Amino acid sequence: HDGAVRARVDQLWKLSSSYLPSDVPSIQRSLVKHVEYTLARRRYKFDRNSFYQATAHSIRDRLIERWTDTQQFYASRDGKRMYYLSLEFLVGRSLGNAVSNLGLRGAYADALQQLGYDLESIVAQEREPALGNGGLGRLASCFMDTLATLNYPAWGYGLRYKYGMFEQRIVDGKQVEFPDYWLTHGNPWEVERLDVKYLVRLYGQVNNYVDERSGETRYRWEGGEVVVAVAYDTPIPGYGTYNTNNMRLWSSKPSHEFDLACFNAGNYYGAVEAKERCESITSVLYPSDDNDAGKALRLKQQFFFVSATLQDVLRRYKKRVAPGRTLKHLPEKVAIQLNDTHPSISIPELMRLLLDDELLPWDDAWDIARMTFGYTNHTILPEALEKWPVPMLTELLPRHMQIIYEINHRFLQEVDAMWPGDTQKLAAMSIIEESTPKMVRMAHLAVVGSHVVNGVAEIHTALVKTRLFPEFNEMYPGRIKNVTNGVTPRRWILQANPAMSSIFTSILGPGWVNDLRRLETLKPLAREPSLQRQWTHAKRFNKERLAAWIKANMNVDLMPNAVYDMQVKRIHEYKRQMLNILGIIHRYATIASASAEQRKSIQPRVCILAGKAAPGYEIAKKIIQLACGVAKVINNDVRCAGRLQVVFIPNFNVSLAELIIPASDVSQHISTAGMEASGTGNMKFVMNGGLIIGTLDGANVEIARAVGEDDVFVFGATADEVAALRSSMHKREPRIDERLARVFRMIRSGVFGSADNYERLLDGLTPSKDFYLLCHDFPSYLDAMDAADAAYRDKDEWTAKCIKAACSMWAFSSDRTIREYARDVWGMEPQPFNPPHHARTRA
Ligand code: 4GP
Repeated sequence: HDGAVRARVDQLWKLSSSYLPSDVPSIQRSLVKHVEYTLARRRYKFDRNSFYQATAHSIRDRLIERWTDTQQFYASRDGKRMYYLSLEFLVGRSLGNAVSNLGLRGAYADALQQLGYDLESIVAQEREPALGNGGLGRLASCFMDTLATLNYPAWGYGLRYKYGMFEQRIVDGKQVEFPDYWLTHGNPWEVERLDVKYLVRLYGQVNNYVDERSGETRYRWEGGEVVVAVAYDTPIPGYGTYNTNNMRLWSSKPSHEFDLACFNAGNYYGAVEAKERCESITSVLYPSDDNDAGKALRLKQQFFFVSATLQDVLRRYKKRVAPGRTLKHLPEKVAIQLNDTHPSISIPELMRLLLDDELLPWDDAWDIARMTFGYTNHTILPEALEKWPVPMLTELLPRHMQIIYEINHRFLQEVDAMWPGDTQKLAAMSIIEESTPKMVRMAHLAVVGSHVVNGVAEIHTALVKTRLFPEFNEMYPGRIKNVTNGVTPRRWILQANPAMSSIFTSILGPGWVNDLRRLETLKPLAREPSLQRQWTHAKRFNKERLAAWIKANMNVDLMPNAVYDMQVKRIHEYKRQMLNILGIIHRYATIASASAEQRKSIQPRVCILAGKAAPGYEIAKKIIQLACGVAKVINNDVRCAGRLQVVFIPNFNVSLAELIIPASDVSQHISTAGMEASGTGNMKFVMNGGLIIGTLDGANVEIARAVGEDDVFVFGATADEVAALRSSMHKREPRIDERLARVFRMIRSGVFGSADNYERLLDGLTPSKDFYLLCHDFPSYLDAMDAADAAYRDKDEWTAKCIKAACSMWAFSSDRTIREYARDVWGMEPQPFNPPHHARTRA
């Protein structure tokens, strides 16, 4: 632009009072303006949903200012940036998070109140985008919050699925899946970028030619189908900082290039059909949290995502010209983190771009790629490790298949040099599995093509080193590192638990939210009566809040004075919801067979379960069915009145988690040891003043160390014992604990619904077949439950334990996690943006 135009724009901007003011009257003006102009509604008549939309737009305006400033600032600073590539972002609701991160909660609450609305009910209008399955996707969103809060120049990249995670309803005591079309009422948080788009090729063929300059053979991927990726940006505000990052999600659209060809051939219907096919690439999130083996559309999604993202990243990198800078310097300016293997086709795609488009020599391209990528492993479960059939990959991505073969060829030469003649090693480590059909092992590709591979909790990383990738660990010492997961205290304490947060703030001031270590200073006060009183009030408030929701939505009256015991997470055999249910049935049997007098001494308990089962995972669905069957019987048995209640809350999601977690006294994290990589729910529960019953698995191990072994109810076989027990399982005597045998008899007698329903569940539960070790761990599980009951009886001591535990959790803030990634994986520094004047003076 010439200088005159720039000057005029500056002048106009200043005339329009530059930044948007955020005092109460200005906010109100912006709300009314959005009702009138953005929503095109009558000025004086607005319903709650229009008001939600108007509030969201008003906040979005303020986010956009910060966001454009921040992005310009990052560009001018030219520091290293990190891109977090994730097929899932489980963001949860945005409004509450945004007002609180912007420091405008009070102003918006007042502004709305004077207009007849209360902020909390407006917040509750928001339909949460559920673009993720569980832990992995939620972790990505916690990371986004922390990256912005700590001023790291980082972007998230993902897919904008039209249908997010399915809606779970319980019909006749069974899970039924309904589509979740979350965009029905629009999405005020996103900015559609029709100008930011890239072409993505699929199928086609590879042609070669001789490069005249070098005389080398070069390759070109041509033909096939071309799809367009369009960007949708969502500003991600940090808490207590002006920095605002970006989450860019891609949506697939048909390309002109493509339909012209069809139309010219006179094939109108064919062209329309092909258009639909293009759009289907980003239509649905695969609702399975292990692996959708062999789904061609899933592979298309992954490649579509990766291709658009890498084009965007390279374009941004190249836009910045600096003397002497070439693509070789990419790893100095760009770090790309692969959230599991889902985006690992990035490795051959970056190689293709560098080799075929940029004409770099192989070795240079390989060094660049390897130094740019980091790979996070989230599971060692074999069924969850992605593999793609070679024929499928060859058809969809012919050039990538060639590149993968070449990577593998060179890699196997290294292996052979290290272990000459060891064919077993070659077969075990090869990126190609010699099965029929041959398969590409994406995890091996990710390990070979990244400079750091990380596990997500200490025990998990140890197992990644020793069991999952032992040969790789030997070959590349130091490449596998641990970075224990964490969760953002902004959403999981401040937002989810205002009652407890206000206690912290009243004693410590607001700074604890960004520095969880400060909570440690409350630990010596854990037995002080006044703190205990406030704490007990807060817990009671949270229980009542949950009970009110359950009453309104499920018409169940929860007992107020019971232990609230929760297990909320995806339903999986390894997570052992079944063990919980068996324990509940045992408790039921004990109550039912006790005299009225004996019953009085049994600790009242409310058992809450929630979680979705993958639609094709029959056993998991049966577990839900059993939970619902058990709940129905127990809740209607007068002998249990005042002693035991069981609730399965349908459609577990982020918003429900925010309601459920703060109400817990105890929560269960009881996976078979060695199987849960980390878990992040465990962290959230303890941060909210609940104690955990758990196995020595995942992050439980580190939580127990942080809060003290006495304040975690640990039970069960350890990971090492599990391995030994499994190998001797077939020799085990079929004798089982008498209490468990009684539980099995009850299920088989049809008390909880026809026994046929549950035969498959019980079938796997004999000591000689007990892969998840339910029979083995059952007695020690009951001991742990008894220990928790006994501890709960001493109320003051219990409260002290909870306070101490909650105040010992600083290491499980994602702030600690991200600082470690920045230091050990990305080599990236924070870039705090000095806010403009108006932001600095605001309270
Ligand atoms: C999960 C792991 O199962 C869980 O232990 C971990 O805390 C979480 O990732 C974040 O690291 N994995 C998934 C998945 O959600 O889809 O594989």
